Amino acid sequence: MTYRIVSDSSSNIFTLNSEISYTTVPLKILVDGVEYVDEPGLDTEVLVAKMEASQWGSSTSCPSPQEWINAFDGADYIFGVTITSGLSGSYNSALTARDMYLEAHPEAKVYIVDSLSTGGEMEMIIEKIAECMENDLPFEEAVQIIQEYQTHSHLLFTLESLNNLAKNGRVSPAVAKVAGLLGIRFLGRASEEGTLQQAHICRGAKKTLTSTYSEMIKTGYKGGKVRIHHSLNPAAAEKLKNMILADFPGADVRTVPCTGLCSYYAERGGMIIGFDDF
Ligand code: X90
Repeated sequence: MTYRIVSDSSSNIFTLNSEISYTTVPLKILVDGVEYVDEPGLDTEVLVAKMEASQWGSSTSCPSPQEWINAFDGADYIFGVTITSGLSGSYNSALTARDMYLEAHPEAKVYIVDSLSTGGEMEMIIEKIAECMENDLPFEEAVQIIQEYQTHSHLLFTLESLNNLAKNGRVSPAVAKVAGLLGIRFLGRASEEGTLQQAHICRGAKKTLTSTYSEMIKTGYKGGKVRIHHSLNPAAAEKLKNMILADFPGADVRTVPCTGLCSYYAERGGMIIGFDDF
């Protein structure tokens, strides 16, 4: 069996700390007619600055089925992981790719995970898949473990602006407007359907961090794994990490910079936090 994990680039993870073969397929960001491909080497500071100064508008697009197929090539025990199907076509694209790949390689096994999420929670799902593969688990057992794991993984996010989400029709303009007021931050969660759900409106950076942490606890966090993905905001990510470690010194907490797609939508300062409830 040749194992492979393929994720779309909204996981913000280009390399995996594992022997398992891992690759990403890029989402793309179009700003003022220039395409930015979300792959290693993309400078997110430049991307975010271009987007903030944009005059003619911007948009994003998901990977094509062919890009997924190219990433599957050569493997026969494959897990694909996508950003939530509630906000992107990436999942459907990956399903089409799976069907085409299985037609050409009937002996292969391919499972596409709709993360119903993105960023930090996707990283956790990928890590769990790698664990299953490292332990040589039978394909069907691994599928079950991942489905079960998804009931214990969660996503919270804090945003200073929802402009790009609103402009691209991923959140209602009314919600974006409230969150856009000066000094107001939006604390949300991934809903069961994989869409944006408002948890709180917070005033100021400090309040946002304490509300995020108490929302994590309310959701069931007990000192397990946390993956804090941030958009050009290492300071806030580090503060949240230290708040968690103060209460749970043994917790597995890591901060990770967003790559292109998540930087574009989370905008400057945003955080996309995955955590479990074990
Ligand atoms: O297909 C495409 O063009 C990509 C569209 C992606 C749209 C939303 C990305 C959101 C990224 C913002 C906060 C996290 C929300 C997660 C809710 C499930 C980051």
